[in-house]
Amino acid sequence: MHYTPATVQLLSTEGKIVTSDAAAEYLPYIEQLSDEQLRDFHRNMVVMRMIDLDAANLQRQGQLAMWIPSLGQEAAQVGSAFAARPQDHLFPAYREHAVARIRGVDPIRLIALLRGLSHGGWDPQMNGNFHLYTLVIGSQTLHATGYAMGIQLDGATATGDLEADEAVMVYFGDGATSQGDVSEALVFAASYQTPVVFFLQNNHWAISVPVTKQSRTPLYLRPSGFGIPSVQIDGNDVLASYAVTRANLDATRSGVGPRFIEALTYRMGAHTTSDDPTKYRRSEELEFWTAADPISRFEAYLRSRGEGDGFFAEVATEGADAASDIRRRIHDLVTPPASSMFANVYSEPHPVMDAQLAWLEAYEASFAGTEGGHA
Ligand SMILES: Cc1ncc(C[n+]2csc(CCOP(=O)(O)OP(=O)(O)O)c2C)c(N)n1
Ligand SMILES: [Mg+2]
Repeated sequence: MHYTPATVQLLSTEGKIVTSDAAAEYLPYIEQLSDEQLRDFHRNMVVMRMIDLDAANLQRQGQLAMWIPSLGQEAAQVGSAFAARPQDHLFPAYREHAVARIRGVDPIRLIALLRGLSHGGWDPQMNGNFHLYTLVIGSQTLHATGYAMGIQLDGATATGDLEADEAVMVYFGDGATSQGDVSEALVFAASYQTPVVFFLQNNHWAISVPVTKQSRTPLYLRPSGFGIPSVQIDGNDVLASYAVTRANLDATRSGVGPRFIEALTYRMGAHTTSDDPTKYRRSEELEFWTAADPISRFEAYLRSRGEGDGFFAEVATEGADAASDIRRRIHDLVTPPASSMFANVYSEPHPVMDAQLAWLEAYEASFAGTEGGHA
């Protein structure tokens, strides 16, 4: 399922601005961006890609239990993340590493999570309202819709102030659209006209199941059955991702109800480091999407605006430094005591938690003095 005439694209795969009717509505958002903001888009895509590639290597070296590559999805993530305003709440799935970083999550937190050292990851309040990674496919669409209903009840949205009114954005995948949770979230969002943008990254695969099998209709057409306006974008075009998301987040925060964006992109790597995509997909597909790479086309665009070698070399160094910083800091991560898993289950002490903790402590103590024991 490649681009269609309905796909909003602002930057061609060659890195040239598109002047179609569909693009005209969104180009004004791009014209307002400064050179520094455009450089920031590029910097974030490149640096995250370098961290991502290195994290996959760390898994191969036994430093991580698993890594979930975001390779190829940088434009969808970076553009939409910069489109969100500081007061917005973002609910991710588990592949949104670039969004996490832009909202202020230190990538070492992602590394700690996938090394198995964290029971959650980070506190959203302290990390740009970026909520927790969610491995239960599609469930975060319900969390996001419920959160958006709360914002309405609090009167924190639709007051007419774009700088203060809150909105919610939820990220999910093409495979998630087959989960009942996503349909339920769309029903509630439409019924209550919640301020939420559903941001679907259609990366064409749900592990080894192609999107064409999951949906017999393009996914951006599905929300119309729920009464939710939707748009399909070229998700490998960081400018389209930014402009269309900014327009839709600002619409939803103004009180017009939910919106849905389908970003067409491609998972260029494996589903996770436990997967081998050569077993189920053809190399021609990867070739098509390599030609549509989000970073090379944006580099071509920036060069056409006069950006020189110096900037690109500087960004490459920044990416290499960020990756080696992770390599260095991974050794400082501390294994938490097993008892910490009970700490934040309930806000008050709870007898079942106390009993389970006591059982665990007795179990661990039973190894005292034995070979390989903890004592
Ligand atoms: C409820 C549930 N069912 C099944 C799984 C196993 N599972 C993990 S990832 C995945 C595929 C998800 O595909 P998609 O939504 O397209 O996201 P992507 O991994 O492509 O980013 C599945 C089925 C799960 N984690 N949760
Ligand atoms: Mg997918």
